[in-house]
Amino acid sequence: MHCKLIGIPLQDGASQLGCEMGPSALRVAGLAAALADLGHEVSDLGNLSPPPTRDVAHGNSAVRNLPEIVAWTELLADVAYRESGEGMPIFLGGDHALSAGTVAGVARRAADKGRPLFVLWLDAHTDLHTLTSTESGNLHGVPVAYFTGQPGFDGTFPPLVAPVDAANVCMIGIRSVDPAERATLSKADITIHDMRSIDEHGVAALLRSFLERVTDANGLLHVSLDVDFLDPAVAPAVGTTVPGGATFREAHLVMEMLHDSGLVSSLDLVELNPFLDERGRTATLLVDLTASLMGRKVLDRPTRSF
Ligand code: HAR
Ligand code: MN
Ligand code: MN
Repeated sequence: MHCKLIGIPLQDGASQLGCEMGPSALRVAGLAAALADLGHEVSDLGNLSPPPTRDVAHGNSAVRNLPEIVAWTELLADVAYRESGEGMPIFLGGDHALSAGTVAGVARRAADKGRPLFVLWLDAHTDLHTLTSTESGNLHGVPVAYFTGQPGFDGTFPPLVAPVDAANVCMIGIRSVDPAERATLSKADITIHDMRSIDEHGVAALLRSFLERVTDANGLLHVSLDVDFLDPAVAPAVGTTVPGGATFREAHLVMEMLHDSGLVSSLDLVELNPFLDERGRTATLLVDLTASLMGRKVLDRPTRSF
């Protein structure tokens, strides 16, 4: 596989500063070498430069840094479309607002190929606010609403070439949902597995049924991994910690099953805030999880083991 590392030093969507340093921390933690050790060709495309902004406004005065996020979304949709033509883009965040652009771009690519795009959203949060419903105004809380084509983004965010069908989105790890997001969830057809669901059924059963759907539909799969999917005890370097997250082994199992599925075509690594890390342990964990996704394993298994 040709892995393309694309650094996105974005922090304007988050409340706390520091995600801008995420791409550097992932490089320092050895992401390129870990992938090369697995036999992959690795190209580090460097960091994207913050794009120029223009005046964009919205009636909700709580919304923060809208011109910046709109400009990044336009840029990232183009970059993600271009780089998903060949190889596997790995987007190094940066806060989760970047997924508005990366998912929009890979969805356009999937549409070109005549294949449906599926999205696996690994997160404590649903990130399903609209510009109207967000109370914090932090735009890392809106990307799923945008790329699934929920109303309220017209005139600010770029028009979607190919909205992602909400029925093709699966969220795992959820444990913080705002009332307005709950209302959208009750209407949209998103598959959502909260932490209780993981406790009751185990993450493998939940993921397996989603991967079977992707396989049956001949879909492409974009994985968006928010650091706060993980329990803060194992992954402290995130601004929005929520207790009771995925364990080290649950997260690795997800990655190992994703590898065995052979379905993943693009990946976001988001919300890493190196300023909040402890001797690089969260950055190192993200590198190890990415290595599991790309084929690192303890022992070989019979092929179809997801
Ligand atoms: N729902 C909350 C808000 O909109 C928290 C969103 C936090 N999002 C992330 N990414 N950290 O998942 O403010
Ligand atoms: Mn998120
Ligand atoms: Mn989150």
